[in-house]
Amino acid sequence: MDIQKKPLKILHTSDIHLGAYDKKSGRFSNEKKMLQEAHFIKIIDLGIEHDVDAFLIPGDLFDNARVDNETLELFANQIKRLGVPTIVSPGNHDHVGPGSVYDRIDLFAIADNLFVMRNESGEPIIIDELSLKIWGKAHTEELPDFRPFSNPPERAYDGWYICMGHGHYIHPNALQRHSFHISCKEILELNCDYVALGHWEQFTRVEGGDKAVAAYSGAPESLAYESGIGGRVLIVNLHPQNGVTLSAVSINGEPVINHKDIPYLYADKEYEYTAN
Ligand SMILES: [Mn+2]
Repeated sequence: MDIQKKPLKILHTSDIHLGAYDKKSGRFSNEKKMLQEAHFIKIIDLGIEHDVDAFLIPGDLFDNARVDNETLELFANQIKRLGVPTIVSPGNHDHVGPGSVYDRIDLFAIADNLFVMRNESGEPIIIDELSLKIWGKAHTEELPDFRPFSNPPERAYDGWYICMGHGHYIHPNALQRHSFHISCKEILELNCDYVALGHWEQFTRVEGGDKAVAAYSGAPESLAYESGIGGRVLIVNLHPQNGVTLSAVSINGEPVINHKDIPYLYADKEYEYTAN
């Protein structure tokens, strides 16, 4: 089948930690809760304003499995309002194991454009009308050895191919005791066009070989927002001729940071040969 790539715009954010200040969190703060929800609504506003074709959330969308039902409903209603395919690859805070936050209420009855990955070995999603295939794994519990991009499938798709993962990219100064390792070699082996990363609060591009652009969106909010290293989402532009370019868009009206000005991390080359 002949699949034509067309220009797409994708909204990428992660580590939102919705519900972090809900009643059962132990950090209850009505003021912070209201601010966090306002920021999430702002993200959806940005998605609508930029007329995005899809929304990707690679993990830690929710802070924990005890968030208020109202928080879950707010999320689903905002996804419905955005109205484009929205894909979540759950992280360590919002994994899909027993008692998962995603099983609390029927989010999908509210937002039928929402898809949550469930498979720890990975699963593909194909959105025919966008000529877009997305692949990623779900965290199913807090397993330090979990590797978001180990044993990837063949690309086997002529349209756009995006991979999603929630983990820790290994750069020269990385602490390797951290969990959920992601290496440059693994990104290269995905053979995809864009790698949407989550787990870090700092937005940054990372080295992934010459095939793919790979980036953490950083956290749009919360502690990252307060410390000044977050507060942005990524708009990913996929263009058949021009390739993949990013814009880091502020949720607070600060100037857009263009692709070349987004921080870039090189890989730890040694790691490729010493770790399994
Ligand atoms: Mn995380």
